[in-house]
Amino acid sequence: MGVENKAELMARAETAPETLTDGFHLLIDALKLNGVETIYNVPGIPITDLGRYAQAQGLRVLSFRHEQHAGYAAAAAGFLTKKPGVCMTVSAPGFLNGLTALAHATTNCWPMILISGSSEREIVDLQRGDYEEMDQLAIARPHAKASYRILHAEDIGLGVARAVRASLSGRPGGVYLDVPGELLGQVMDAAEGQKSLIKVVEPNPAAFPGPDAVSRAVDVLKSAKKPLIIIGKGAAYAQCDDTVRDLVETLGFPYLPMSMAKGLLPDVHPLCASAARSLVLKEADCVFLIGARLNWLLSHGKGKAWGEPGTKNFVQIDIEPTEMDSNQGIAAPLIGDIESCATALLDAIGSDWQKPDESWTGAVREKVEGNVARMAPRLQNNNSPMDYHGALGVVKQVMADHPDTVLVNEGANALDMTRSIVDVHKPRKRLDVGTWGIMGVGMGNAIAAAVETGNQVLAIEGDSAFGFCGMEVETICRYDLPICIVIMNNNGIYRGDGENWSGGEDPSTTVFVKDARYDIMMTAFGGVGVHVTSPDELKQAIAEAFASGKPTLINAVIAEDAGKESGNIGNLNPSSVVAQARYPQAKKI
Ligand code: ADP
Ligand code: TZD
Ligand code: MG
Repeated sequence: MGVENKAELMARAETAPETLTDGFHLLIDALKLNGVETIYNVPGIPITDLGRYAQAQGLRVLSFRHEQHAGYAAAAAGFLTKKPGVCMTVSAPGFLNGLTALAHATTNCWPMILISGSSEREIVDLQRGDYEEMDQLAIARPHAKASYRILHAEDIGLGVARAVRASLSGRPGGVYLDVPGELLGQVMDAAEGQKSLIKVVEPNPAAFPGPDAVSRAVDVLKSAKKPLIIIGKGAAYAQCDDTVRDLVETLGFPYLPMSMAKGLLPDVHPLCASAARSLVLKEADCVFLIGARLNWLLSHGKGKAWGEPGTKNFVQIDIEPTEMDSNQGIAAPLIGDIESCATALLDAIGSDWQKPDESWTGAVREKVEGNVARMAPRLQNNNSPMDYHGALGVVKQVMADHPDTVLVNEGANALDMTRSIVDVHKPRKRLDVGTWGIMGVGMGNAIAAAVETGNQVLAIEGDSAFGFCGMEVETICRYDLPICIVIMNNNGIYRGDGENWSGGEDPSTTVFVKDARYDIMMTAFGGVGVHVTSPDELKQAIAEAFASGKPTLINAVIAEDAGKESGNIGNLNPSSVVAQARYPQAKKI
């Protein structure tokens, strides 16, 4: 911007300010133009006013107590809405707090934009020591799908368009947008500014698989005797629920939903093989992955759980070409978006499709029914203190009675037991720890779910998991959100009965204050706090929370010894024969 131009603009600011705009308003206008309605934020220099002005301009701006949780909420919003969730933070420490969430969004393939205020380039680049100085763009790059910095007000439209398209196109991910404080105060002609904005057209266009890829996939699927479908959260994200259901039912294959794909088809669907997971993984001769990666969550498609090596053909639908063959050779890759690929398959298989033989589907069904029946009585117990089964039997019934509830879930045992016991009946009604198995996403997930869907939220939290994000109960109370949090309180990480093996006075590394009253935290902010020790009391407390819609925290006392080390993934802990010999106390739990 030339000096003359600047002087002229300053003069106009005196006489006709309405003919001008600034960086603040261009950024807000650009976000609104691209459909952003909500910003998850923590205020401070240099973005305090940006949040205020955004609120004044009709955006919903929710302030959190810590950027990490604002970021997790934005990431979850991206998953739920198929639009980028936006998080806004201050520079350096605020940016770093938000960055974990941006990396989480990228890892989970969800669209998110982290907008962070930053210090001026002249100071940062010469390392002159500014207030909260940091080269944020460089630090964001490895954790984001794309990272951009905007230096001039006239480029704000471009920067936001780049961020929106990058977050949504192809495999979605997190985008970092660096906004130096000085940018926000830059002034330009309002009409020029308006012209500089870009509304992104079709950021995630349909991507069709080629006809050869489709017929190859049909051939592989047709030749299968014991086929299995694995549906991942990419399919839930894709929001083509009817097409996926149509494909599964037309093929007639048993299917396994990954954690956040639960409910895409109801977990009680006759083809759902969750309760026969070991059987189907081991026996299947063809595995058809729909929006699911063969990563650690599926033990990379190999090992004992997967039966004899080399006995399975893989078919995979994914938008990201490089996902193919990342762990196992994919016999029939279908590269494209799930809706287009599933539709192409349905067209190609036609109406004379032969469903798999009853000897396979019947055996799977029998196993499912046997396992469900065996589990049922354990879910009916009314023990006090509770075990996971008794408490989650109640939650299972609540989700059946209120299928629109969004179930948020984190912890170790609290996570694994809920995932396996509690059915989800509708798409995108389960938000959890995602690809990383990250603790602390619970309150961000819960807030995003309440804000983006307007539905009742039920958050089943391990006491440790909750501790990572517990202060956000104030945020929940402040916005009066219909969130019912149940703390599965077993006094610690995995279990509450750990001991200090030195015999010293410090508690074990995995235990917390005994009999902590998390419910009292909630009442401190005007929410409802309830302390329960039996499944009957838990049932009553959840019913009251749902009836009132009030922010509620239920401290559910779980027996200290009810859990297992690391829940279902204890096998991932490193071990050594030396350590086992040195610590005889390390009994297997
Ligand atoms: P899960 O953890 O449930 O197994 P992942 O996160 O590992 O699921 O896998 C999701 C996959 O879905 C990613 O590989 C991603 O590229 C893919 N994906 C996301 N959206 C789409 C879409 N619209 N069409 C096709 N694939 C998609
Ligand atoms: N830090 C982060 C960010 N993510 C993690 N996954 C962990 C630490 C390690 N971790 C787990 O993997 S589960 C867990 C931790 C600390 C807590 C388990 O205890 P809980 O659940 O109280 O939440 P249960 O029901 O007692 O098992
Ligand atoms: Mg615990």
